[in-house]
Amino acid sequence: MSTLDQLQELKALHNSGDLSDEEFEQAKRQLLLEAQPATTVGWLYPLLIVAVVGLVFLATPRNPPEATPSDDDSTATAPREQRVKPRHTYYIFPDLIELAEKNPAGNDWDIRDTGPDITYAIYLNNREIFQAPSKGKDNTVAEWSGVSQDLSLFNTSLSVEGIIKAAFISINPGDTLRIKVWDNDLAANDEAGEFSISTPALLTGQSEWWRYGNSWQKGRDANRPDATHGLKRLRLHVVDSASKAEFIARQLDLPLGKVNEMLKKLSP
Ligand SMILES: [Ca+2]
Ligand SMILES: [Ca+2]
Repeated sequence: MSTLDQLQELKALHNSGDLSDEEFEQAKRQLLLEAQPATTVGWLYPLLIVAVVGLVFLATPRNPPEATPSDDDSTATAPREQRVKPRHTYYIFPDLIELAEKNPAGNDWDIRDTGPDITYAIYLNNREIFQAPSKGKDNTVAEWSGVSQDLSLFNTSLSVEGIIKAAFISINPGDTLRIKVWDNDLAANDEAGEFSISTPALLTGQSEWWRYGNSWQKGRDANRPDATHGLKRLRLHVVDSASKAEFIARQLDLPLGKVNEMLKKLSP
């Protein structure tokens, strides 16, 4: 390999982030030293090489750092919303549910004005497939992250399902997904209502649904009053199963490279 080739290789490693500025400068100096032939005209070579280095730099402009993200330090950004693909698999869960001040019968949710304790279950064609991993407490709004906050799970979990807290579904025509919501009570629970959607109509990412009477609308309608009884708002979060590492990294604010490393230790 010629000195020029070696220099270009070093330059490529530097551009891809595999060599730091310092390592690159050091390797370059080393290469120039080794390239010096011990002849009487040896002094000419360093000059030539300096000229060649200059040419390499002119010919291959350095990429800006953001153009070459590496797995280890990139922050996963939320994917754009798009329609789900048939027969593909997805994780799905409500990441936010909001109830109106009153239950569907028009009464307070709980005695002593403590507010509802929101929980939910997900059904696929009337078959229950997932239950909320935690319940809200005395509040008309509750949130879920879709992942376990217990990082030690990465060491003890046998599967990804231990880490992702969402229903796992395949997209098939005619399937309906329903999310039943209620206020968890010691005695009889207070039903809040339900949200349903045909699974091929699901969108990836987050989509916020608002209830107006018996129908749900994507996005809030400023011209209509918000629901005053029962379910008011539900934000659906749909994750392509092929992007589970990116999802976990985003939700737990971990570097993607670290999550991939952890997932490799688990069975699929
Ligand atoms: Ca109640
Ligand atoms: Ca309560």
